[in-house]
Amino acid sequence: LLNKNPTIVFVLGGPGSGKGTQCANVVEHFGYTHLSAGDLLRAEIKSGSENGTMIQNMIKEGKIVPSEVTIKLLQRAIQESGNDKFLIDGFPRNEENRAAFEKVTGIEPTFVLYFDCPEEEMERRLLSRNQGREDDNIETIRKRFKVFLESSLPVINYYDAKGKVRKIDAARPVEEVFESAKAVFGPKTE
Ligand code: UP5
Ligand code: MG
Repeated sequence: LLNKNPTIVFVLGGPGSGKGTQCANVVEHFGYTHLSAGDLLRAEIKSGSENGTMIQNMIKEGKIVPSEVTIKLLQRAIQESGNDKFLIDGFPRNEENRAAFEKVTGIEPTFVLYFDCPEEEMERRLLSRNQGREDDNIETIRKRFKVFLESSLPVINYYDAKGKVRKIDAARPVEEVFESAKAVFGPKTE
């Protein structure tokens, strides 16, 4: 990585827990660059890259794209940003993602923001999002929930054991959730 000692915050939570929504708020108040791994993968599909079809199939099945693909996209975005503070949203999603990121970049997150939300609420949000995402149908949503429980929660537990998880009750209205997030990031910098 070109950026020296960047501040990296992993923003994790189930599908529809509000990661993207809250990252946008944090960017405005605290000057981070928001990197959504899912957005980067969807942009890669649109760009017509050679990996596009593979990525599209994985997302449609709610499966986790091989880490070398995602990490390459994240590294490129980090380098292009010119910033030194990043919210990495929706990554790492499994142990392999986590270990590979640490190995390739040599970076550990400063902390992990975890948006905790019950499945019923996440399902309601995803089914009413209406942004044309190919994975926002009930069949894929159920697969995404299963992958979150089986593969992504263990990553959160790993960081929790290291004292790095800041857990937020994400089932409340957007403004209330952001009040809690603000408290984690500290006083406003601008
Ligand atoms: N909303 C948000 N907050 C609300 C609140 N407090 N109250 C009421 N409504 C709220 O929010 C979802 C919807 O809920 C929106 O309509 C919003 O207005 C509303 P959003 O902020 O978009 O939630 P988010 O957690 O970002 O949901 P998202 O669907 O993006 O989460 P996923 O983790 O499922 O999606 P992601 O894009 O990260 O990944 C998609 C797929 O890409 C994965 O399933 C996987 O196949 C692949 N992927 C990888 O393989 N590797 C990666 O590293 C990343 C992704
Ligand atoms: Mg998102």
